[in-house]
Amino acid sequence: MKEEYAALLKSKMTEEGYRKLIALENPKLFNFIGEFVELCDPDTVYMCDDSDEDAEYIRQMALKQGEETPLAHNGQTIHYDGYGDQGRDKEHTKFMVKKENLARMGNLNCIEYEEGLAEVKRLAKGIMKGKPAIVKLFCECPTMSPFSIGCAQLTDSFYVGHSEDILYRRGYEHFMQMQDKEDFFFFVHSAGELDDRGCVVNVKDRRIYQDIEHMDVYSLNNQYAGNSVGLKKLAMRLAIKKASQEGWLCEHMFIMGCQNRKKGRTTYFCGAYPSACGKTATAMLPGETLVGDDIAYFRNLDGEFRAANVERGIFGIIKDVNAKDDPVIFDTLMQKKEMIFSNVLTGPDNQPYWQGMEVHPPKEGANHSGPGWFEGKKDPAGKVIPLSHGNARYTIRMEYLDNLDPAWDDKKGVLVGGIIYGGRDSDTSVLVEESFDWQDGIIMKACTLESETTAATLGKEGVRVPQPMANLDFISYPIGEYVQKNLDFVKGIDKVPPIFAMNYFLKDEKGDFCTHKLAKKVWLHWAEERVHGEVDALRTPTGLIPKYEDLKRLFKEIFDEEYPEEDYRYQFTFRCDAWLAKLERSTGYYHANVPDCPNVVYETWEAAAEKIKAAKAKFGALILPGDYEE
Ligand code: SPV
Ligand code: MN
Repeated sequence: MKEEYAALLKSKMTEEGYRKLIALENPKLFNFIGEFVELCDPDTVYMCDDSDEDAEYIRQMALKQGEETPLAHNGQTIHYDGYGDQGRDKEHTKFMVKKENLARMGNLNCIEYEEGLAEVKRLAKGIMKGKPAIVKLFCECPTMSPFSIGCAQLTDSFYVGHSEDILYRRGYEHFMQMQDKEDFFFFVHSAGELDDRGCVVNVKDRRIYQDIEHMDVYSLNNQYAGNSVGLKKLAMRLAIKKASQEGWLCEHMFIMGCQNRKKGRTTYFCGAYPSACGKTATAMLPGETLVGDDIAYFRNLDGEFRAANVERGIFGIIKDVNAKDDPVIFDTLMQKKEMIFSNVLTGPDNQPYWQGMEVHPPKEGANHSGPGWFEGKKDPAGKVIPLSHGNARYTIRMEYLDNLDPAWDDKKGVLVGGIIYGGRDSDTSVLVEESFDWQDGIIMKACTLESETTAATLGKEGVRVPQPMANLDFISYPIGEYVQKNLDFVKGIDKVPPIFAMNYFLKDEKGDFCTHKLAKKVWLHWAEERVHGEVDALRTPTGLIPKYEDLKRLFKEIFDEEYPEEDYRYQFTFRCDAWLAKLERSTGYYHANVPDCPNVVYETWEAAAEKIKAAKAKFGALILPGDYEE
């Protein structure tokens, strides 16, 4: 522990706080904190342990500093991110990479290491002046488990500290006990100067620079949790890199338990979906259970494919959340419990309102655009400001949910039964399809994953956007190598989970979605029965699809609904031309963007295209379920 930091830290910390830091006997952590306290120069530094008193102190400070304001319901607060700081900043989120490694990183957003560090140091100098700061320790995944990664956060934002306390496991005791005291992630965050609404002033100097060589992140002049909360997407990028070095995986996936009540069993699924493709809706299906909604670590534990949820809370999008479509979440948000709303409308009744809430909202109030919002108000560009931001959020503890899976906090994670990749396409993929095997699933389903732009996004509707593994924003080493690591992960796994592709967005001839929103429960339960080898399937050129009688039975059992055979035939028709076009798009994208793509990917796509062309010649461009034979 460096002497010069001892004097500095003693001068800024209470005696008790300093004692808590020293008790950890962690020179690397001590020096990190010393170095950045010296640079950022906060007035005081509060060292937290895992006590409820320290958590309450942070919560109270978030209110006192004006970063949060109490709402009508006890425990609920509202936080606003500055206008223009209400989503992830991809442009200024960069990996700091040594010169000699830059070329290998392909299209990933990088900055040369020394240049990045110099910029961070310039912007961070004195950034916390006049403000109090906190140090809080957390743990990704359950503490003292094979999945755990200790995380240390230095921040001057009490909203960030509060969010982290809701979303992650406290880690002071974990740091006390952990074996390798050097093996942790370190995050420095500063919101910088705040305005009278508690929002960031210097958004133009927003930077999120990630040092994937030393496993630390510098996040400056921002508050939106996707940019600021170290343990979420910043740690995820570090974890993806760390996993690649240690032989495990970090995926942008939910973990949920599919409940087969007839058989009295729970089968766990992990699913990756690009945004607006049904990820949360699947994870939160009524009658099923939740382990985690956003990030999963996969490990081979004694030959078993196990997954753990990194988080203990949910930072969920709050648009179109209403009593009818999302009863589990909606009921939770009505409770008088500790939770943070961000970038929603608060009316004269001091209650939160959001788009798609399906209630009569007030016509004026405070929202993401400022205190004086009224219906019809326009932004400086002349665009009408909606009552809440499209990326408005809620931050809750998972323990509030009554669909929480009993194994959600197990140190060994859960045994994974199946993997799902869910895309959005209106005219290509069938609603559910199983891959032939793991390699085929990764290459044909995960690597080719796409989303389609909707009316809700800017620009043209129906444009397909490549979304490999729904993880593109977080992959922190060359993508081709990442694909290879995915392929290799199952070596040594005794029972390799099948991979399923789901698409809830296929449209019928009239241009409407083919099924109601909850039909995904049927596809999931079919997949569950496949995992246990209880139902047969029909072959297509790209995988295995359900037989009509199984879906008919499941619709009846689950919803007491008839499922017309005519619907099935349309929904499970293999569309040769659309698939050929999809493979061509993927090939083009990988050639242009993934220079180190393993050959097996192209070989698999070429073989699939040949197979589809042969099938087309034999059975026609649209192949009805059951008609295809090899
Ligand atoms: C996502 O965008 O994938 C999220 C929200 O889960 S954020 O924290 O912004 O990443
Ligand atoms: Mn996410």
